[in-house]
Amino acid sequence: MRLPALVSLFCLALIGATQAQSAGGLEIRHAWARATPGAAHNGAVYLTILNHGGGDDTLTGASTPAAAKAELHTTLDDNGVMKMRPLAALPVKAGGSAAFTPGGMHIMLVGLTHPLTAGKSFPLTLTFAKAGAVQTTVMVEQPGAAGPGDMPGMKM
Ligand SMILES: [Cu+2]
Repeated sequence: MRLPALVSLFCLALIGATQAQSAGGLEIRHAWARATPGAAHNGAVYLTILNHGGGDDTLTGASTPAAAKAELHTTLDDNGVMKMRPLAALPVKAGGSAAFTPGGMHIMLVGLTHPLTAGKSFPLTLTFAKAGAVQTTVMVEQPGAAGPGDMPGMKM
C-alpha cells in the first residue's frame, strides 16, 4: 500500500509550507504595511502571531532596518478620539493568537530610513521572551484612505 506514505508526504509538505516562518512554535502570518509618501517619518506594520507551541510566550519588541525604531502600539478610544499608546509587551498564549490590524494594535515604525514603496518588502524581527528573535518579511501594500496616516495624533 503506497497511499498512506503519499498522504503523510503531502501532510509534511503542507506543514512545511504553512509554518515557513515558524520558530519555537510561533508563526508570523501576513505581515504588511501601507506604502508611505516620500516625506513620511513613520509607518505601521500589521500582522498575525499564532502560537502553535506548548507554552505561553510574550512579544517584547521589534526591530527592522527600515526604521530607527519599531514600537508596539495599541489604539484606544478616548471619548471618541482614537489615541495610540505604547504597549510594553503582548502575551500570546499557547494555542492562541494575536492580531495587529488597522485601528488596533500595530508595530509603529518610527524614523523610516526610506519611504515604504508598494510592491516592495522589508525584513522585520520580532523578539519574544522565550522563543527569542523571530524573522518575518513585511509586504508593502498600496496606500489606503483608512491607513495609519488618517489616525489622529500621528504626523505623517
Ligand atoms: Cu502607532
